[in-house]
Amino acid sequence: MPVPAPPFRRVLVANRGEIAVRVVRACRELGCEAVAVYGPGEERARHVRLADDAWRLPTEAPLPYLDIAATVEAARRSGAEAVHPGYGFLAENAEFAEACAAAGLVFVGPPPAAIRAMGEKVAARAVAATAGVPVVPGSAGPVATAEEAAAEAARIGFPVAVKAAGGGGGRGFRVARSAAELPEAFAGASGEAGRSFANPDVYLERYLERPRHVEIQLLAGADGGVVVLGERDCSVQRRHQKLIEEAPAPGLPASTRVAMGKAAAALASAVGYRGAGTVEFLVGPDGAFFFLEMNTRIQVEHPVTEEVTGIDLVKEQLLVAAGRPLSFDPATVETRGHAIECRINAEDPGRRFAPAPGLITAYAEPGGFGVRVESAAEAGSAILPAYDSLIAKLVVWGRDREEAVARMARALAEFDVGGVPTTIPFHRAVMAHPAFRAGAVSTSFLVDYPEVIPSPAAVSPVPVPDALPAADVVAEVNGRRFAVRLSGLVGAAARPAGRGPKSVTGRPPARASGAGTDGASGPDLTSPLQGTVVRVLVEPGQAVQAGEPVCVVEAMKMENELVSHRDGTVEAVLVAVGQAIAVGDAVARIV
Ligand code: MV4
Repeated sequence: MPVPAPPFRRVLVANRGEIAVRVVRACRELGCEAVAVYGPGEERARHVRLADDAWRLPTEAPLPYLDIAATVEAARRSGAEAVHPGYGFLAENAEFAEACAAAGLVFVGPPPAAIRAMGEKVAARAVAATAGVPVVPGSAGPVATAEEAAAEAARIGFPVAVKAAGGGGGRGFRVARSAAELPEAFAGASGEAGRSFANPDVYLERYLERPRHVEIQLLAGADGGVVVLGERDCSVQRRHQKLIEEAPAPGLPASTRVAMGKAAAALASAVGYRGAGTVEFLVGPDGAFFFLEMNTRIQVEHPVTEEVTGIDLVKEQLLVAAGRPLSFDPATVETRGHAIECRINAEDPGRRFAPAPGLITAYAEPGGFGVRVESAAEAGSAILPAYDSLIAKLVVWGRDREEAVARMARALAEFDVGGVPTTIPFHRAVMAHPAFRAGAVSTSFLVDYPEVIPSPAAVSPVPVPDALPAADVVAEVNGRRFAVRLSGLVGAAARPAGRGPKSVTGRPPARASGAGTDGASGPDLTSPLQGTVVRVLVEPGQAVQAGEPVCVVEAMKMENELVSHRDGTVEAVLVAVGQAIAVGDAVARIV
């Protein structure tokens, strides 16, 4: 094949973790330079090391990747021509797309109007209905009061779903099985919607029992022509978060697949869509399908479509954004074999999939024929509570579903992640389960087959050893201390939203260093890290409790709170603002 000219000279990747790595790789294959951005402490993260250039986001905002002005400024300074938002963060933010355009940058995504049209769920339903896409019978617009909801529900018929108009993802979603349940469902959905999306509006739909979640991947060319790249089944979810995705959807009748594809293309055309997008549907046991929502971004689960079509969706996004034609002839698209993705998260399936951030102490990926791992993790990197708990996406391809399931089971057996509980044991149980093997997936899978949920993990977070040969810093996560190497995923949560600097508990020095340093119960609070004192928060004579902030030390561009190791009274403050301190230096004496 002839090598075409790169679509852009430089592309800024406005994201982190595995998706930033994924986009950098696509840029590289197209001959574009990739520019990474990062927050405090992420200088050595994998996406930063892999990129051609990297810029620290010029912001003090607690979540730097959500700062529109800083991202645009980094793009401008770096000389990028285009910005790829990945997923999450600013990916479906129409104002960000507009800010890019205003700064002369190409936003790799659909036009802002398409993002807006699909972001508001009541409006999206109306656009879908107008485009001839089946929508679940429901209210034409928001319902303002519980009384109005009761009248609408009587018309629609129970059970009804009460849904937030402002956003999806399961927040502001309630089910009422009868008129008696409706007031509480209405109040619950509306309250949650108001808190989550700053918009308390809700609307009603007829509630479908045990539906499957099937979505259509599409690509709209620069000329507006829409190509459908098949479907994905994403039914196996917890807390409205996907766990397993596969393509094609097992057992989906060909006629349903074709009809869904046509509906998705009609909707994309109706909103003037460009680039990669996904139309989500609920599918009933009878094969009837209904529009759920449209995602105007590249999705987490896009690799399963790539595996069965052979098309690199991120490269196509970049080509379309540059006004180039798609790299393939739509008439030649066919899907081959079967692909499955398992999301490997740092969470404990046995504790209701509670996120379990912490230090990854061991990390060995599977490999071999038909196995693909999308990750930015490595041994020594940390999963931080401020961000998504995704460690890796394990994707396999097989000639048919049976081979793909066996290959996934084999790859999961090879995958070794130490230090944090993960979803790996859960996925192993699902791959072995007869119902999953038979393709009997639905959004009720975990309710129907709770035996796939393992008992709570025995693994406990790794405490900080006395000597820290491999650690750059000691971090406190959920009240426990960790030795952390500043690489991979570490550091971005140094200032969680609204919480100010992260707390680092003082510890006794690794070796005795004179009088008064007689271990954890001794009077001297010592620094676990090397850095500069930027604030002193106590004065002599002041009473302090264990855990109370004593001073703030800047290290590796992160602000770290040193907190008292005991209850007592400050006898002396041993450091001053601006002073450089080393690991083990006493900062205050608490008696
Ligand atoms: C539904 C539904 C049944 N009927 N709507 C959940 C979150 C939001 N994104 C849409 N959701 C649902 N909407 C009607 N009319 C069932 C769900 C649902 C669901 C949908 C997709 C994937 C997993 C789910 C788990 C529970 C409920």
